[in-house]
Amino acid sequence: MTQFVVKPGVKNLQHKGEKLITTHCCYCGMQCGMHIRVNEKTGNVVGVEPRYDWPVTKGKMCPKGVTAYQTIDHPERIKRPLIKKNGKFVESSWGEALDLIEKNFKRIQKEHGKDALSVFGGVSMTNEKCYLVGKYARVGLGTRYVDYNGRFCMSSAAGGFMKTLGLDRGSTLPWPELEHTDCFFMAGSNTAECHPTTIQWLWKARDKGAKMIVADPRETPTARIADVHLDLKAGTDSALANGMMHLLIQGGYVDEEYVNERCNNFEQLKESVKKFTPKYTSEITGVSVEKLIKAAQIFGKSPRSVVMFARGVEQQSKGVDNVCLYTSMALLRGQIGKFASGVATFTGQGNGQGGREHGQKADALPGYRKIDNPDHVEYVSKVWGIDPSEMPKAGVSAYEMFDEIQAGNIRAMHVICSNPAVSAPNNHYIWDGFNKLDFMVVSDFFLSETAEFADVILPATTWAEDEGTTTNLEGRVIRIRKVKDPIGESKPDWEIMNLIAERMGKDQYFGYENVDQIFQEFRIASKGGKADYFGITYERIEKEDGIFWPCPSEDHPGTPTMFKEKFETPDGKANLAVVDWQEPDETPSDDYPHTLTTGRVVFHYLSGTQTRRTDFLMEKCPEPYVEMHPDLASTYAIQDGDDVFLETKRGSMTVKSKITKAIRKDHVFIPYHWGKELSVNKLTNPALDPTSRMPEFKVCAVKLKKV
Ligand SMILES: Nc1nc2c(c(=O)[nH]1)N[C@H]1C(S)=C(S)[C@@H](COP(=O)(O)OP(=O)(O)OC[C@H]3O[C@@H](n4cnc5c(=O)[nH]c(N)nc54)[C@H](O)[C@@H]3O)O[C@H]1N2
Ligand SMILES: Nc1nc2c(c(=O)[nH]1)N[C@H]1C(S)=C(S)[C@@H](COP(=O)(O)OP(=O)(O)OC[C@H]3O[C@@H](n4cnc5c(=O)[nH]c(N)nc54)[C@H](O)[C@@H]3O)O[C@H]1N2
Ligand code: SF4
Ligand SMILES: [Mo]
Repeated sequence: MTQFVVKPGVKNLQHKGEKLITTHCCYCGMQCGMHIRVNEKTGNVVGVEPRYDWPVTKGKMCPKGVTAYQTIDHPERIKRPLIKKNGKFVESSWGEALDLIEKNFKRIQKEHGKDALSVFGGVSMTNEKCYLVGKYARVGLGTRYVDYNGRFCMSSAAGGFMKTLGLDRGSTLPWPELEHTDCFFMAGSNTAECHPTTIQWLWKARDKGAKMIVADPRETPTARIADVHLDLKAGTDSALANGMMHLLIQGGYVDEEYVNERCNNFEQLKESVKKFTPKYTSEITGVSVEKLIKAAQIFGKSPRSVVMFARGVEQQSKGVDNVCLYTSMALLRGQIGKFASGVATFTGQGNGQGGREHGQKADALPGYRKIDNPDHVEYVSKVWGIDPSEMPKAGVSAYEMFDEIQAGNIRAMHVICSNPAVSAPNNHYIWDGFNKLDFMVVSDFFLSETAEFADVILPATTWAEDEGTTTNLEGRVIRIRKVKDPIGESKPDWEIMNLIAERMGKDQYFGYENVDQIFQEFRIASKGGKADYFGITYERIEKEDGIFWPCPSEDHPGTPTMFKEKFETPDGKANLAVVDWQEPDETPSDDYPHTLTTGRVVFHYLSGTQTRRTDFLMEKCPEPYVEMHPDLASTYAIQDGDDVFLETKRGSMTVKSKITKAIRKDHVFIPYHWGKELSVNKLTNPALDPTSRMPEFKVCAVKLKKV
């Protein structure tokens, strides 16, 4: 275990009788630096201290981060395997649980073929574990069906960056440079609540005169500090971005030299944005002409700008189009590949970046390799020691796995580190799918809503009970350190996958004894790929405050700024987006007259499994609510705090109203961190983006009434 050494000039945070273990927060992609306080005598976790010398977050943390340690020894931790008997979970030994899994997995594959098994992964795990999920599914179980919760999160950003820039690294610049940026164009990101420790950089920049433009249907805490708030209708981002580019071209704000040298499609783009006059753009988006012009002028005149976006623009059935268009705004201004400027998506989960690069995706292999590319398959097969012919073909995306369950093709599922019973769209379909499975295994440390459907629950460890690396939202690979031994009989996910693979007769390909062995294999598996981690070692991470991938060799410094000279497309040029605006899949109608959008609050994390078990956070925000404008509320005679019944084509729920002027009059918003009757995903639309297969969490048509 690494103990914290107080660096010169850094506050001494050491408490008497305790040791401090240096690590990062388990929740969002900021991966704030922290030290966990451990009682030296008992080995118990007793608290947390911020890490002031971590260059990305500088000692800042949010309410989730300062309470995250309370989940480690939480009384509701699952400490032994649980087997469902007569509808009730009873504790079992590992041997009994593994016997049951082996028997059922083998039986199901014998009766229905290899692909009858499936794996649903997640990216709150380290790179080592995420890498292993892909290998576990394809080699350990021999199935094509593996996908993960990042499909609901980062897939549209990844798809859009691949199309425009040829490579998906969430941020093209390191975070501390944001201090020197002149303009932030932020679309569909509630940074202040979802990546709170970024705000310090924006404030520092604003102290120097930087401007902020925020595009969001709600006046979020982020929009409130903006110079221009573009209060667009949900699902109209591609019109907004096209409209902005129209104005950039018209105003003479295009960096022509950069565009001519480094971008394709400029002539076609000029044609396609022609019709997006301020008037036309305003008609579609609902944003006033004045605001559009003001935003374009501020953005166009700023020497250094960063276009930033998040799930607001990505979780749409046209999410990839939106990403391509917003990225093109940065390209027109010649910003990508330079100091304190560029484009960035706010990666969501703790390891949302690393977890999407190394083969948990239905069509991907480690190092951002593709499963439909024979050379890639050959390389990875060699690393894994299998024959390329044994590599399963591409599977289907996370939501589409539930179509395969309905079709009788998928018969069993192992869910590792995700809670789709709450977080997947169109909940009723997901619950029905889980009920249809012959056999279901869940690895979790809490009894999540998904785990309740399982036949076997395997007790996993929290992030603090294991070693490894994650990749933060900048693309910086960092160290997660073991704070204490696993509670009860819980085991790290890699060990659990190991054990099951052994039972399936694949021990020769697994048999890892520690995390480092997996890391060493994973470095080689990523070598030569687009996301190349080969040059990264634990020692280097330690010494260099993390290392930015790509880092192809141990003497390579890593890549804080991307695309300095060329893009990663075949011809080295970025592809400007030539795409029209298209309506969302569902628009308001007489029957469902309003738009429902969903998202987050600062006090809860994702499906809420962890934060709903944290007293302080539950005191702050005990239940979901529906945000609505006073004008909308008054048409239904709804007062603040009244129960409101909401219904879409897929489901309904009742929640309390929260009346606020900080939302468009024609929209309502519900946070999604609660399960069962309080889950807004009973209502959401599973319409998928054609490229990324990302569901449209952010837009659907809803009706409502006072209860
Ligand atoms: N507190 C907290 N922080 C988190 C998380 C959490 O659960 N809680 N989760 C982490 C994860 S995994 C993720 S992915 C990120 C998500 O981070 P964000 O994407 O910032 O969070 P969201 O609340 O999902 O959505 C952001 C905003 O998009 C707006 N929006 C809705 N529809 C549209 C639209 O059509 N266009 C535009 N332009 N905006 C729209 C919403 O009003 C909302 O304010 O946060 C990470 N950080
Ligand atoms: N309506 C609506 N729905 C959404 C979104 C939205 O904006 N609106 N956002 C989507 C987004 S961006 C995301 S990222 C998804 C996330 O949705 P989920 O994948 O459901 O995310 P979590 O709630 O983090 O679920 C992780 C589960 O794994 C457990 N866990 C945590 N760490 C570990 C670990 O290391 N190992 C194991 N085995 N288990 C672990 C936790 O206890 C929890 O039960 O939700 C999506 N759903
Ligand atoms: S901002 Fe994100 S990483 Fe930092 S403390 Fe909050 S949840 Fe944790
Ligand atoms: Mo996410």
